[in-house]
Amino acid sequence: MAMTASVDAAACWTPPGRGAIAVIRVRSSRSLDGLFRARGGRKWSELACYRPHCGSWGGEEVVVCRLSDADCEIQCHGGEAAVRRILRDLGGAGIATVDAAELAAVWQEPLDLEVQQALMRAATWRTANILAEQADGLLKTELLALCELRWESADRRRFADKLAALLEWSQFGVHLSQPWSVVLTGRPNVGKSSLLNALLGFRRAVVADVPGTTRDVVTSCTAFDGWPVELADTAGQRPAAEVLEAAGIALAQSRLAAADLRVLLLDTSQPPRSEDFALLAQWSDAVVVAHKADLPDRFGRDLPSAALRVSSRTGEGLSVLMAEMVRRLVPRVPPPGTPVPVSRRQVDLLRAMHAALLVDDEPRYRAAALALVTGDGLAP
Ligand SMILES: Nc1nc2c(ncn2[C@@H]2O[C@H](COP(=O)(O)OP(=O)(O)OP(=O)(O)O)[C@@H](O)[C@H]2O)c(=O)[nH]1
Ligand SMILES: [Mg+2]
Repeated sequence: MAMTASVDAAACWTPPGRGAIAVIRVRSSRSLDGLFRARGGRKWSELACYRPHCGSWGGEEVVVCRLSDADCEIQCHGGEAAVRRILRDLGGAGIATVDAAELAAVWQEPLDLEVQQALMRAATWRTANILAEQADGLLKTELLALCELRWESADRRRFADKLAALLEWSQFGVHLSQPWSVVLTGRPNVGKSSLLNALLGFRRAVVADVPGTTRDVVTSCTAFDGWPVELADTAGQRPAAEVLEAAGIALAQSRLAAADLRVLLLDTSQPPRSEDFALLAQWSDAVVVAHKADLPDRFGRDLPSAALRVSSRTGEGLSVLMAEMVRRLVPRVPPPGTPVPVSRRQVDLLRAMHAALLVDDEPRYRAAALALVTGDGLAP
């Protein structure tokens, strides 16, 4: 549903599920007197803005905070039933239920909305803190400044530097709201599923002493050092015996190609096999794990010197492996106060602006800058 600022609408502002409290955001200039009874008998129009007002919603204790003549928040019990009931009552009063992102789009400028959307998706404190700093005006100020370039002036060199500085954080910025993808690979039975479980700290994937156990891609999200990571366990790589296994192997290959980082396991309790060498050649940039390090080494001198000794059984080497993954995924962290682009849309438009500057194409620069601030291509 496309909404305009005048539409009456309400949305649950807190994430789905049960919590201690839930917050419902309402945009409507109607009085809610018929639904909310403020303690002390004050009328809706008498409730001061930005003050909590306790009262009753059909017998249920709630707190209402008016934000303006047209906006308010209702804080209620966090159970789903309480939220449903309030939204239903609002619906009965002509205030339709919409998606939170849709409601946010009504009063926020596109650049504010975009960073808020990223903040809502942040999975860790660390990423949320960086996004909160961006949402505080840091990013918007920088992006708006880029639109003020005077083409004839010496600004161009400075602006090219500004754009290059922002684009340095492209990958980092996009991953603040979307986990880095790490895919485990290796030939069958080297212990990929066991390592997935050990890294997660719980049993996510089936482990068995039968080569070819894992067929599908098994994923789970976690965080290393505060950085969100989606770990993926995949089918063991070997010349496939049958159709189902071949499908799993093909799926694994495509996930490996798209990953931000690959972890290649070698079972060093066994002599090396041709599949190990093929995988080392194919994924030469992978983090190599000398796995089953609790068992005597039979792999010998073919082991790459950078391989990390890990045992999923005893936990040996797990923290070193995690630190190495973090070092590869996030080699640098922006110092506080650094503007960082927060979406692929922003990165694409900033790249277009940078390219336009370098080839002296003012119309293209202006078009991309305009699209950037007007939110062109921004999902609701
Ligand atoms: N000693 C020892 N055994 C391990 C270790 N990790 C896994 N194993 C054993 O190795 C066998 C295979 O483990 P999986 O984790 O299922 O191996 P996989 O690579 O996922 O196998 P596929 O799914 O068939 O490709 C199981 O018997 C595990 O118990 C380890 O660190 N040390
Ligand atoms: Mg497996």
